[in-house]
Amino acid sequence: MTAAALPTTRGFEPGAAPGWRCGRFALSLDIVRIMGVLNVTPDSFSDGGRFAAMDAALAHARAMIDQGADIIDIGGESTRPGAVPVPVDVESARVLPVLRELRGIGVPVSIDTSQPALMRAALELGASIINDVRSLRREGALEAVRASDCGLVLMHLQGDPATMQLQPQYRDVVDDVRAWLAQRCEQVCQAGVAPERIAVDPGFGFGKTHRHNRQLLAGLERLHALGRPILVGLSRKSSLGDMTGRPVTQRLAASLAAALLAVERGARIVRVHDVAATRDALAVWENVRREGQQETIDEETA
Ligand code: HH2
Repeated sequence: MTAAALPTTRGFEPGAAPGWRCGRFALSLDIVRIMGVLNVTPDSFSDGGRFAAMDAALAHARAMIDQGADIIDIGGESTRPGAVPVPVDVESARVLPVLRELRGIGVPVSIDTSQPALMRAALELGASIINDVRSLRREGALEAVRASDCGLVLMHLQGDPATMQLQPQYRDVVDDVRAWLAQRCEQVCQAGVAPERIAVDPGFGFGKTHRHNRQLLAGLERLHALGRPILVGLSRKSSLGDMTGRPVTQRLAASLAAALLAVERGARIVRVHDVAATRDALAVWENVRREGQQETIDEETA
């Protein structure tokens, strides 16, 4: 499955959106899915420390589900530019107790990690998705997930979180990201992972300048050639601050605009901090889109 050999699609075809196998959940993607972010880290860029205590984390997860989250994504290590890596036992001690409480909550629980040992422990506890910003490239990561049927997020990242913003370079950022993801999907599938378990993510803010992020969002439709659901994480990111002049605490409007731009270009899963507002924005988008489709059907049958 090289980039050149991939089937091409003509724009966004919601009816053709594939589903996403996530362990015991089969997520249909005929509606856009919201992945609510639950950062249990003391140093996350957007909500650092707020949900590190167990009670606060559980309450926030339940609130996000009430507000319409389809997935809860638990992260125990900040991946913001320049973040200091944490040892796996520290990351596990943050994530696993929360997962233990949330595993029966009725929606898939995703674990945002690159650590194979944590992947294994989380899958044993009932996690349904492994969201790895390093695309299972750490030694042992592929083996940790291969035998399960959990969902997988493969994300593009140039470099490593510690250094990724120093000098990101691309020939054409959309083409380069697409080719990289195509190759990674192929490698992961060749290792024995079923394609229907994979969602792809262009990795906004991960080894990209603000301009690269804008170009990537503008050209997101071109990632449809990968043939896998597209997940995006744009919520509160610094490129939105660059465009609006707003600090991280005041990027809700920008995050909603960015989510809709991504969805308009075919993203089917949005990773967000502000679930209720995103659900409302998507409801407007979805209702208007359906009305547009109905008009086309009415015209064709008239
Ligand atoms: N972004 C962040 C973390 N995990 N996973 C995916 N698949 N896509 C993303 O864009 C993505 C991600 C960074 O955002 P956040 O979790 O809010 O911050 P931090 O890493 O500082 O906790």
